[in-house]
Amino acid sequence: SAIEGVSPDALREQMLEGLPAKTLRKRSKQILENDPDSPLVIGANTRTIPGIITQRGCTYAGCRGVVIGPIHDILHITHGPVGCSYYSWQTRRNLARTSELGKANFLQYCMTTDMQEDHIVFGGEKRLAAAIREAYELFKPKAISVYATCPVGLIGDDIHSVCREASKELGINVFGFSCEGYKGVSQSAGHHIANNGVFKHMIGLDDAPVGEDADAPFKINILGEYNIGGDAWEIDTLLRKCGVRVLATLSGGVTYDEITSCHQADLNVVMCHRSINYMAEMMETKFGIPWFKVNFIGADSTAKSLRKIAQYFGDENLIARTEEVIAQEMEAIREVRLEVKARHQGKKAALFVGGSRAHHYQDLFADIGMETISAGYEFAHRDDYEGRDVLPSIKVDADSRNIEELHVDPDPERFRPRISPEAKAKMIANGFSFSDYQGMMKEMKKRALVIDDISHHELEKLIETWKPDIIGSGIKDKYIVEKMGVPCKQLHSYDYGGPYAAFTGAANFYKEVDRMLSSKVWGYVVPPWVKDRKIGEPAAVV
Ligand code: CFN
Ligand code: HCA
Repeated sequence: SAIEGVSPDALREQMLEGLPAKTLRKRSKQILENDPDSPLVIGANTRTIPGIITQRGCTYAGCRGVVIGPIHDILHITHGPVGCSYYSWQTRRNLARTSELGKANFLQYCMTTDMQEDHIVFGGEKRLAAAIREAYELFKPKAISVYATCPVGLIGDDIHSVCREASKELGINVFGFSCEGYKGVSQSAGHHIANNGVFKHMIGLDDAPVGEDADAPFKINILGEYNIGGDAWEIDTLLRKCGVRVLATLSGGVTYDEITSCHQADLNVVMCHRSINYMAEMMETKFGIPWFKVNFIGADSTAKSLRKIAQYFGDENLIARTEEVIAQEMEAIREVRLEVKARHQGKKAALFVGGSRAHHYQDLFADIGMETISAGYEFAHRDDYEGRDVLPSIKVDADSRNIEELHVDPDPERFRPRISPEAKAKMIANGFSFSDYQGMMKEMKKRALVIDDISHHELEKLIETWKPDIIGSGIKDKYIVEKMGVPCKQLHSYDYGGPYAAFTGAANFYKEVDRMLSSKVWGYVVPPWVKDRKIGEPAAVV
C-alpha cells in the first residue's frame, strides 16, 4: 500500500519541514504514526496556531449551530452582529419535519439582534429584551433560546438576567447561553456549554407520560445524533422495526416536549461521544439512566449496535426480532455492497472531520473493503483518539478547565436505577461493556498517520505522496482537494446527499462512493505538482 512506498515517518517529516521551531514543536505532537497497541499521546484540543488555516469552528457554532439549533419548535435568537447569525442559517444540514399539521418548525428562520456600534458602546441588553418580545409576539413559541457572540461577552451584557425577566413577562421558558466564540479553542467548548444549558433548562421538566410510547417496554434516547441528511429518521425506523422506541434524539428532528420528558427513558445510547458525553453522564447521575456508545454508520457497525441494545434489555423476543431485522436488512443491501466492494476493494480513504465522523466513517469504508490510511479530528479530545480507558474521567479533559462543570446530584424523587447494581455487575461479568469506547487510534491500522486539525499544506503533502483515492472532509478543504484530482466527499453536510446511517443509509453511501470513484473526470485535473501536463490530457500520459 501507499504506506510501504513512502514511510509514515518520511511523510510526516515532509509535512513538518520548514516550520519555525515553536510551531514545529506544536505540530509534531499533532501528527503521529499510529500504533494501535499503545496509542501515543496526541496534542489534541489545544489552541490553533495563528497563520495556519485551521479546520475548526468557534464555541458559538458548537452551541447554537450543533447542539441546540436542531430543536425545531423553539426560537433561536443570536445576540450579536448579524454575521454570526447569518453564517449559522441553514448551513448545517440538520433536517426536521413537522409531524402534525399546525405544529411548529422554525428552522428556516434566522433571528438576531443585529448589534450595531452604539449597542457595543452603550450595551445591548434593552435591544435583546425587545427582540425576545418581538419574536414572541410573532411566533408564540414554547421556548426561546438566546446565544451570546464574542462582542457580547466583551462588553458584558447580562443575557441571563434579560432571559429571566423575559420568562417572567411572557410566561414561557427563555434561557441563554454564554457561548461567545472565543470561549474555547474550538466548537467543542460550545458543546459543553450547550449540554449544561439543556440539562439545566429543559431536561426533566415534564413528568407526564410520554404519549403512545408511555407503555412501550424498551424506551431509549439517542444522544449525539443530529439528523444530518435524515440520518436520525433511518435509525428511528430501524429501531422501531426491532421493537425499540426512541423518546428523543438529542438533537436531531426533535421537539422541546420530547426533550423535557426524555428522562423517562430506560437507556441512553450515544452516537457522537464528543459532543454529548456530558449529557449522558449527567442524566445517569441524576436519573439513573445508564448509557453506552453505539455507531450506526456502516452496516456491520449498525448490526453490532442493534445487538448491543437488545442484549442490554436481555429480552428473548427483542433479541430474536433484532436478529431477524438484521438478517433482512443485510440481505436487502447485500448485492450493492458486494458489487461496490468488487470494484473498489483495497482502495484508500483519508478522513478529516469534526469530532467523531473521522472515526465512524472508517467503518462504512471498511464495509466495502476500503482502508483508511490517514485520519484525524478537527477538535476532538485525547479520549476520542486514545480511548476512554486512557482518560477514564471527563474531569481531566482540557475543556473542563475552562467551562464550568455543573454540579449534579441524584434526584431523590426521580432517581430510578434502570438496572440493579447486581444485574449490572452480572452483565459486565458476562462480557457486556458499558465503556468499550476504544477511540480512533486503537481501531486504525498500525502505521496509519493520525493528524489532528490537518492544515492545507499537510493535506497537499498527503495527497501528493500517499495518493488516497478519496478524501472525506468539509467545505474548507473540498475544492482544494478536488483541484488536485482527488474526489472529496463532505462528511459534514454529505454534500447534497444522505442519509448515510443505518443499513439503507450505508447502501446510499456505497453507491455514492462508487459514483465518485468511477468518474473519469479526476484524470483530467492537473494537480499543482505536475508541471508539464496540458489541461485535457488524461493522467495516464504523465
Ligand atoms: S453533526 Fe456532529 S458528529 S456533533 Fe460534531 S463531532 Fe460537527 S457539525 Mo460538522 S459534521 Fe462533525 Fe461530529 Fe459530533 Fe457535525 S464530525 S464537525 S461539531 N459534528
Ligand atoms: C460547524 C458546522 C460544520 C461545518 C462544516 C464544514 C457542519 O463546524 O460549525 O466545515 O464543512 O457540519 O456544518 O461542522
